[in-house]
Amino acid sequence: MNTDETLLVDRRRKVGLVTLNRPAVLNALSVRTLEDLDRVIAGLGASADVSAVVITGAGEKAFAAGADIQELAGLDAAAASAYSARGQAVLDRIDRLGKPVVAAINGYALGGGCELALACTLRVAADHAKLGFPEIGLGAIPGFGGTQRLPRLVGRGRALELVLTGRRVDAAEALAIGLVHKVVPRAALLDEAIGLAEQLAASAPLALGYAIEAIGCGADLSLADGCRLESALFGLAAATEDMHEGVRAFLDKRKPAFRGR
Ligand code: CO8
Repeated sequence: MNTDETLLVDRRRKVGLVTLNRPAVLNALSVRTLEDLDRVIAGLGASADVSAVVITGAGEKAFAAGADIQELAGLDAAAASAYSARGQAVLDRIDRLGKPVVAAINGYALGGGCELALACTLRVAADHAKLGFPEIGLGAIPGFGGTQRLPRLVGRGRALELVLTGRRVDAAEALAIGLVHKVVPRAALLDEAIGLAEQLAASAPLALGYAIEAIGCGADLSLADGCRLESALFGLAAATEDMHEGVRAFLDKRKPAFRGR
């Protein structure tokens, strides 16, 4: 295990495990944490040995309780805007990594912490998790992409209600509105998230990346343009050895052996 102050980074076979490691402040995302996250995610993205990533929080209580409020105090307009843009860029790297990233939400995922979860490809929550956007109570708004990703995931009406009221939702409600895709007992969370990441890591990685890109980028396009993107990516998938292997294996009635080519 490679440990530094803000993050723990580990590998479970082909899965990179990143743990936000500031439990004393409920894993609040300091500037330093965000910069470390950017560096670590870039490294995992570039590593041929890593096919999927899991992000979770240290301790029992929180995934991440938001941006570090200490650091928000006294920001002027230019600095706040630049900070927001930088946070968005870090989370964009996760969103566009081209490999699946699973958020294992082990408690509070609030504000910037919830925005981090939203930037992940899939979200599994422990049954004690609480998610929400309390920024309005600070006289602020979400600033790490939450106003854009939340409505795309749960719809405009629900996004407006959650951001304007700052109301926290429990895991069951988060599941019901599509904010997370699965809820498990807290003791099972990490195994569940790593198991899901391993399952994804075992499938055709190029096709996974194309599917993530088609769904992620397609959301910003018209239906016609999104379908054109899908066809182009389908063509790329058809040019991979893995698709030939997958089709051949089906016809031969055997398991495919994907190689990421
Ligand atoms: N930042 C800094 N410290 C935090 C944060 C945070 N976001 N959240 C908790 N802490 C600290 C507490 O201050 C406390 O420290 P200490 O022990 O030194 O007093 C410690 O963590 C434990 O927290 P609590 O004692 O408050 O624990 P409770 O169980 O009583 O409450 C809560 C848990 C409900 C999660 C509570 O801590 C809370 O409300 N936290 C703040 C949540 C919040 O408002 N998050 C949004 C932050 S703003 C944001 O994320 C905007 C993102 C975009 C920024 C764009 C750039 C400009």
